[in-house]
Amino acid sequence: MKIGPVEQYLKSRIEEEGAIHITLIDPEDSPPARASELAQMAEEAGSSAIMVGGSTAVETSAIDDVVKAIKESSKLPVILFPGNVSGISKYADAIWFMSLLNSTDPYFLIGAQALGAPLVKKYGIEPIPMGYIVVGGESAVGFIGYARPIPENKPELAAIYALAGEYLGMRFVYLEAGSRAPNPIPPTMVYAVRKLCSTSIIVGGGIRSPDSAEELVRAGANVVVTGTLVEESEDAKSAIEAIVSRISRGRR
Ligand code: 1GP
Repeated sequence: MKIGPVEQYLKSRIEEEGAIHITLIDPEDSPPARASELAQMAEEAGSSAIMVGGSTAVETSAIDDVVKAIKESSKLPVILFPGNVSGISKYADAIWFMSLLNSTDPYFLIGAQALGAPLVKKYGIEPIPMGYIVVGGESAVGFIGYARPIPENKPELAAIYALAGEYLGMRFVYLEAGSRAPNPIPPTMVYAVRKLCSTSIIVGGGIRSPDSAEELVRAGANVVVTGTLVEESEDAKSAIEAIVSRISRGRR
């Protein structure tokens, strides 16, 4: 499958900067006006893109409104991060076309994707193939997605799932600790994936401190995603700025 403009943009920013930051906005937590504010702040603070989605259901019209509001306040590409088929908005630029690689339910491996694919085509949204791997036992996404989560102390298991994703043609792998996870993905796990695979590595879930962002980038992460951090910070702009500047330190 051909690489589209949003993926090309992500790849070149990763190439130039070593690692980038993406802000995740969950329409369940942020109504359109707030989402628009957050996206503007994220852009000013140095985020490279905005992801929109979450693992619990929100009707598509609510996602449409959030995406439209973001597009009005920011020039950053909007990439959907769907928890289900209802997460597809025609107003977005791209979609993580993702499979939950360690799900035990074929629906989350290929069923939802088959239902969503014709809509992605009809709306002309750019699909970016991504393997999604849930780590650690207690996340909402792991529960909803019938995952058999990778134990945090088994980095080699994350690495072989990621390698399988790469061989299936996925150009990104996302190591997910779960939104509001008490601890981010262990850097040793990122390192194990980095050693075995050449895909771009996305990490997310529970990243609150600039220290953890830097550590994850040093271990080999190319994209650091934060959601809760901006939703809960009083000064979201400074919070992102701090993370972005430490990501650039980590890549040196
Ligand atoms: C969740 O990885 C994302 O899918 C972001 O998690 O909300 O903990 O930043 P946080």
